[in-house]
Amino acid sequence: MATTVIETKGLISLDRFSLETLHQFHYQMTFIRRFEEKVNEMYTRAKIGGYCHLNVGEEGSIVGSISALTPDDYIYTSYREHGHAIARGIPPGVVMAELFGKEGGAAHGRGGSMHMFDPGRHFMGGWAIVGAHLPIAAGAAFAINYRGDAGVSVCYLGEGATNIGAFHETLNVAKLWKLPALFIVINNLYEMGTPVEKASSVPEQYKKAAAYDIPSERVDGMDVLAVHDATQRAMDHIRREREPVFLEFMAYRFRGHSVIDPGRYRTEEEVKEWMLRDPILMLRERMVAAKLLDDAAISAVEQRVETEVQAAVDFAEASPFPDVSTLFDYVYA
Ligand SMILES: Cc1ncc(C[n+]2csc(CCOP(=O)(O)OP(=O)(O)O)c2C)c(N)n1
Repeated sequence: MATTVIETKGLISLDRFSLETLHQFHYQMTFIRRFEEKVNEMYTRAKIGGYCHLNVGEEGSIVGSISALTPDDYIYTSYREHGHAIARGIPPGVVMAELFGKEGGAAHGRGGSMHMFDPGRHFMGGWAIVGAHLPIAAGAAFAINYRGDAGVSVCYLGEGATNIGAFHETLNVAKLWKLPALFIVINNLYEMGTPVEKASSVPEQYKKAAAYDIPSERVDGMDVLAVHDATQRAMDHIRREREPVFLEFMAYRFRGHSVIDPGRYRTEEEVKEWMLRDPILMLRERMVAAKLLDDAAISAVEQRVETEVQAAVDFAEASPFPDVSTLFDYVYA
């Protein structure tokens, strides 16, 4: 990996992945898509309250990258993180229960949509304040070095967060102190309703890393294989060179910023154009063309996913609300 900016081009061959891995990518992306559609439905039925941001359209970026991490690595994310939590292995029922504000949730129902948390799986949140988790992720990377632990601190952020002061302070220190950190920007082109060109003087986020001499790469975030490949290479580089890397995944959210945003600031043509590059359909098409998948196998996956997502809802429904007597639990350490 060079210390200057590069753009990844071209398709990665299917042959580079085992059949099992390809099917796993297909299943996980299909699962996260259906899970998020169900979350939307549950929100409209008032089972879920507060803010709620979906990953629909970003499944390739999530599944491709998290599958390249080891259990030693730590994950920090923004508030758009249900898919990340599931891909990391938090049981979907536990994610849904958190959304329902139930005791069986990842944060015992105290956090909700924006605060999935599971330290045992090194899933360190779920952060609502834009950019606030970057210095915290860098602190984890510092701790990894200080204690001589294995692992890399992986920090997901939106492109909007790159305009926050903490982003620049974090990148500066990460390079200066050679921290084992991977910064992953999922660039979905909009910061709420503001297009990236209207908020960022440098809309290509990967170029910003060059200001801190951090190797960076822009990747097609709708292509799960390209994402996996780039993440794998980035992780190898961080482990070998003991320095941070920065990746920018170009993706698109097919829905509004949050479940209550109709997304009227985007043209229908633009949304349709991106939907042609749906990460699930793109992988399916390639697997079908290579005769690794057929209609029967696709509907079997869809049925399995349907049953599992319903089981997640059932788990959340059955879980109790936190007892009032526990109101002050987890407030002070
Ligand atoms: C410091 C701060 N300012 C403003 C907000 C309100 N806010 C929530 S999400 C968001 C847009 C962030 O966009 P981006 O970082 O691109 O992430 P995306 O939502 O696209 O995943 C804003 C301004 C906030 N949560 N925190």
